[in-house]
Amino acid sequence: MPRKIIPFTKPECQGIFCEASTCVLEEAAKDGVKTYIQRMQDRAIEPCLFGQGGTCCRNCSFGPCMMIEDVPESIGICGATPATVAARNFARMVAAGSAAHMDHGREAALTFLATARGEPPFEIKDVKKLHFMAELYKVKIEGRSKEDIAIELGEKVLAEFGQQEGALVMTNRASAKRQELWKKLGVIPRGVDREVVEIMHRTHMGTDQDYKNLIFQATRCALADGWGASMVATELQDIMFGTPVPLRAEVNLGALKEEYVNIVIHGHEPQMPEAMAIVSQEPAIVVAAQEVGAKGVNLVGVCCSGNEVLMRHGIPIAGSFTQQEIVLATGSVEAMVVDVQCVMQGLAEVAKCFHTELITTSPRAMIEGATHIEFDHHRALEIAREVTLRAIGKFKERQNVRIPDRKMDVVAGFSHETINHMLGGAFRASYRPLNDNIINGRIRGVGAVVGCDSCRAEAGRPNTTVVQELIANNVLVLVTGCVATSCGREGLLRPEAAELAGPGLREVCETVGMPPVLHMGSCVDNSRILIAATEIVREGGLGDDISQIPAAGCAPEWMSEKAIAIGQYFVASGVYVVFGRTFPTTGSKVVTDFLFREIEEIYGGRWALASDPVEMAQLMIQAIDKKREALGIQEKKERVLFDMAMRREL
Ligand code: NFS
Ligand code: SF4
Repeated sequence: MPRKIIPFTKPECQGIFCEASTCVLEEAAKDGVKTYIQRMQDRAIEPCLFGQGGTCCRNCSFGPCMMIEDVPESIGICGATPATVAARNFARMVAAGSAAHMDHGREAALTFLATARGEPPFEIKDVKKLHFMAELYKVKIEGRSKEDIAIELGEKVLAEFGQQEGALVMTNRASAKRQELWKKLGVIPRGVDREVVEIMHRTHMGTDQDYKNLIFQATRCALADGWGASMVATELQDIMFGTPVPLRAEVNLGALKEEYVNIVIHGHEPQMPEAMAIVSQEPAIVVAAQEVGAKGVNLVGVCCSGNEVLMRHGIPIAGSFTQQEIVLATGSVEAMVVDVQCVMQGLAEVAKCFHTELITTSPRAMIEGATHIEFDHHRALEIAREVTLRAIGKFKERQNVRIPDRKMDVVAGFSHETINHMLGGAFRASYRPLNDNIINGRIRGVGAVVGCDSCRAEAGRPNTTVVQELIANNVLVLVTGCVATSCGREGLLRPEAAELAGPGLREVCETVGMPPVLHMGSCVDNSRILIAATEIVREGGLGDDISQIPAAGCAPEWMSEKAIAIGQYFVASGVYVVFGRTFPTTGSKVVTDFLFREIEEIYGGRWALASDPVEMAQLMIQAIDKKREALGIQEKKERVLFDMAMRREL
């Protein structure tokens, strides 16, 4: 499968990697559609250097104070140094990013509790996981109904959001060595919300001035995200909506259907999308769609809402973050239903060019020009029906429709449980074969490539270039979020993509029948990667902590504050993390040195920055090789063809 380089025919389409997107934009420009491409051209300015490097402070009215490190008088009116300011700004990014995941986790817990109390429409689907979680939270299982167990579990999980002292239960899932280290450092999060509040307090004018102490609190907060709220969100959602198993689906704009009422779900929380998935199949809804001349309702996803229902139901993804406006520019969308996070305000303007209704559903995220129909998990189906019927009512107003004939098959649904079964077999679920293949060198290591796709890159290309470089070098890749969608578009989530892998990885993929790039879900599902890494440790033979296993992380096209929170919890979990293009502390060499070097002595993981995607992948590979060397497994064993005994073992 050769890599496609897409020629850009029109200047306004430069910056778009995806051919389908380019086609739509070229046409839509005639209708006066403006997307981020035009907005970037109109503004035609580079990001502010002080802001970009993290040395602009506007935490009080004496400022904004912009400063340059190494220039002696370049400090704030209050005396704040560039290092303090960069660390404060970094910590605030972690707080905002974590808060997004935490509020998501809180909603998951509230819905879970309502479900446990018997409120429709969701149910306790994964009882095995319910019991696993109950044990973690010390909820008695014997002789109790699943509802009873779920109520107590839900209450205990919710209480952790307001907890003041102690430790978040999920941190107990880390390896013993990691927990010990966190305890020694005092960095184990005490409560979910408390850690965010404390960052906002510490970064208030005249409070914490010590950059290392600020980064310490940012770390504690990030851990409350990754090993707290995000992990809770993933697990509770799995219990209610089902733990993903591998399934086939489609990705890209071609997932929109001309003869159907197209409804796009966009944002992050899976409750509304789940309800929409149920409703869109109801006979009465199908009849209503037929009455307006459509064949039915076609539900598609964008961003992580899309990833949630792709993972669990195989609902196709029409676009990643950078494609959200382009999805509307196809003119084929009756309604786009959004909740929270990564929703561009520009959508309202694009929707206006068409018959599309933009519908906001969360009281925490409203957009001028959109219709607000508030989601309430107590009336989930009722609201989903209302929204769906509104969309159906719009179908007849459609005019210019341009759905590109481009979509790609993907295999998604790789929860860490799936990886366990897939590699170990149905009867002997285990990470052993994965560990053995890492030890014998067929698989060089594991690379987690996660995060957004970027307006300031050829959206999607850096993501897929990093991934292709990794698999070509025998690194098994785990993806989530919009990176997963980028990879899906390029065909990298199909078993056939094994052709692009190095010989060792290819052999393993072909034996198991899996793609070399495993889609593990939405961005809160990065917690699945933490658990997968911990399972590799537990399986044995690759050290006794995440920091020892041959693994590395990367967010080539990161843009959101959530990405910074995720990066920091990976670093604090012992992972080497490469970010692309820019990093928010570069204005302070002191803070950047700390995060890029010194922090490794504390946590075993650290940050790195590169702008070239091949370099990003090479940095990850170097880090992986260093770990292999330390483990004494760097000698790549001679490649043997699989005999029957080995196939059976796999
Ligand atoms: Ni993650 Fe998902 Fe996409 Fe980035 Fe936004 S949708 S939570 S932040 S842009 S991956
Ligand atoms: Fe300037 Fe200090 Fe106020 Fe920040 S807190 S704006 S550095 S005076």
